[in-house]
Amino acid sequence: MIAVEKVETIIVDVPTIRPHVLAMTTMYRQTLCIVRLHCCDGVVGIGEATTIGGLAYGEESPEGIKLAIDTYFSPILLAGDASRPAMIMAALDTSIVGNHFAKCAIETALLDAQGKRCGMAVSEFLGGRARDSLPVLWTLASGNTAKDIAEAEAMIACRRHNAFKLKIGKRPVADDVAHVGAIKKALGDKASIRVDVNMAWDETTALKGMKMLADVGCDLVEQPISRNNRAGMERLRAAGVIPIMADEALRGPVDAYDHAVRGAADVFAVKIEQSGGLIAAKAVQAIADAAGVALYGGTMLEAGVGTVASAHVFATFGTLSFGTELFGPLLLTEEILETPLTYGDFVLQVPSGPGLGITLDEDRIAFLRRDALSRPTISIPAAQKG
Ligand code: MUC
Ligand code: MG
Repeated sequence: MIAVEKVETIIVDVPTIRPHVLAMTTMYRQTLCIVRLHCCDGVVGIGEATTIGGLAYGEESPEGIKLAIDTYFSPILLAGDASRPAMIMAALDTSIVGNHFAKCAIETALLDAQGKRCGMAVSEFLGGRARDSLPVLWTLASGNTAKDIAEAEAMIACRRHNAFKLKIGKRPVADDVAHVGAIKKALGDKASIRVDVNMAWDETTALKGMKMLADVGCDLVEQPISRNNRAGMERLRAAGVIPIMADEALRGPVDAYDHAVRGAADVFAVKIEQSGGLIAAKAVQAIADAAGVALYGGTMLEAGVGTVASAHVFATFGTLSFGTELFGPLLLTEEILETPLTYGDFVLQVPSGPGLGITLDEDRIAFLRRDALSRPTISIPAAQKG
């Protein structure tokens, strides 16, 4: 029996390198909830729960996640055996409904600790790796076509990314498609261009928009309509205009199963937090594989800890036809890991040390944590607003 002696949750605010414009919010900073599980054998497991735009994207906010873990998860964790992660997760599932992001952070920390204890990488616990590096795209979301083209050209030139996701859905369809078309025209065959509508369209708009996007050379459309309109996703897929990917609608294996049965998506964006943890994300993968649905490794724009946890999961996928979007740390002005993740030649290298294979930069965390006395106020320059 290895007891968890202390459960630590830390809110950390990190500015983004530029405003990140999505249909439902514009991000000027990212807020992380970092979790540390201190175990009685001296091992400390780390995890991260991060979401986009407070409560704009998901049903859990960083502050709510901290409150849930401190108040409701902690007593269960403190009574559990850290060397039995699955037992602790089952106990949490018995007493706590939902709270997928918080559960993912805890499972990450438990697996990190177990990996450190056994001298084994988290990906090995998950079945072993099919790859050591992951293709990684970049999201162009400055809100300005010329800026996006310049950003993409720079990424291609330094061989960091050659696939790009464009955030659309805020403007009229014709304007969005003109934006996508201009970027595709500028980049040509050097890049794959995909779009994420983040549920902003109704079904009629989506059908029209998808036809227009196909005409300008877009390769994939992500969650064009509400997560609740599964029959609509089914009809849009059946129209066969352009491959369609489910994201917000996939909140774990049950949703994945329903989408697979309905034939409601060509591709699943697998996200460890939305799925409810690393093991649940593996179940989503298994359902996709069984149903012949293609896979893509998604992100909630986590910093280093959540990004690496996702990377360990995606590294175990036998097929990963659409690559990943594990670029979260690159969108932030501050690095929270002692050794930054390695990006280059269009891929992210998956760390191979025990557990997650990463170490937090304690000085940066101490400086950036919201409750630090010396914490600088992160103000949004007026010029960046709106
Ligand atoms: C989303 O909806 O996929 C992922 C990349 C990005 O820029 O935003 C996220 C969220
Ligand atoms: Mg998405």
